[in-house]
Amino acid sequence: MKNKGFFKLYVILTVLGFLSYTTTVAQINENFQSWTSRGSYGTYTQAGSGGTWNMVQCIVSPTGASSGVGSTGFVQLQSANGILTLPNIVSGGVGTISVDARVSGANGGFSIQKSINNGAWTNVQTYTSSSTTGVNFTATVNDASANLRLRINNTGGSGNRALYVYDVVTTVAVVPCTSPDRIEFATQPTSGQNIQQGVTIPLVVKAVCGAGGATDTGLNTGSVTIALNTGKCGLRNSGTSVTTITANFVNGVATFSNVTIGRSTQSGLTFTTTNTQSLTNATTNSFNITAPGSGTPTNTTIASEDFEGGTTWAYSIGTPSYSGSGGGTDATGVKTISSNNVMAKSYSTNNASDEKNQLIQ
Ligand SMILES: [Ca+2]
Repeated sequence: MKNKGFFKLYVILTVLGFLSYTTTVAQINENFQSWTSRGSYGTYTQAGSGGTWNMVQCIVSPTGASSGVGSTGFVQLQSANGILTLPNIVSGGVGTISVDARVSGANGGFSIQKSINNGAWTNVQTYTSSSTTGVNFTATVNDASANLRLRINNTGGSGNRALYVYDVVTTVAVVPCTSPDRIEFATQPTSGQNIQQGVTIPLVVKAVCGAGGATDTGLNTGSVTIALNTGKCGLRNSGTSVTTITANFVNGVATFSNVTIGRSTQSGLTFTTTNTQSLTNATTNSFNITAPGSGTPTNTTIASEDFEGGTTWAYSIGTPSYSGSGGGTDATGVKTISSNNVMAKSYSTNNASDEKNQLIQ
């Protein structure tokens, strides 16, 4: 009885999924709950969100209740001379500063001030308030200067009031960008992320400038091309095997919506950009491709050959050569099937009429 040789093609079924990761710039976000309690007005320093804070004529109550707005824990600034100074912001500047606070009675008042490179303090915004229920005060700073400091200066107002500051949050300055100098990934895998083979990897790049990474929304010329790092394989665009994928800038953003990797397992993959606009390129975080987690492989016999009386393999696709009939020497070669390179091997068992061949992926 003849044993038929056969090839097996494994068709991997994958489940599409979507991942979404967006870069955010962390800045100061302080609720004062982890600060050292200070029961009387004094001059203190305190490690907090963003670095070292400085206080002049302040009381700290980490468990003190807030009022109206804000969270538990506050710094109390003495009337007329209480000052709460935020940490130095080395780069990125400040877009806005949000202060949840209340004054201790009628006709209170305070100011938000800024200093650049330890220069003179200048007013950003001055407030008056008579509300003894907490209020959110948000000032627009919009200053992208390096080494920027902000402080809350309790003038006390005409009512000579203390100020209770419950929470302070700042945002990075957003300065309009009209001449981008670099590419940044707005959406990419997180570092070390495991992504299943065949699952869509959303990638979005933007043309930016400035410390805040503002996007040049007027850029509608040129394109960005992404490629895997050397030695990694399996890049697919809408399921088609490719080596690079290109997307055009639209309002300063290039979007890659149909990226998958069709080979697993692999680790240490990254995407690096090239572009037509002479921008400094970017590389994604490193990620891994894992085996498909669901789906049933389908085995399909695509050809068979019994080798009896034959002198070569009969397949029309790929030609791992095999000479002689029956009991010949094992042979291997590379075949290309549906754009996939696979290793093909024929081998003999103990008798002259028992050859087999198979595909090894
Ligand atoms: Ca608080």
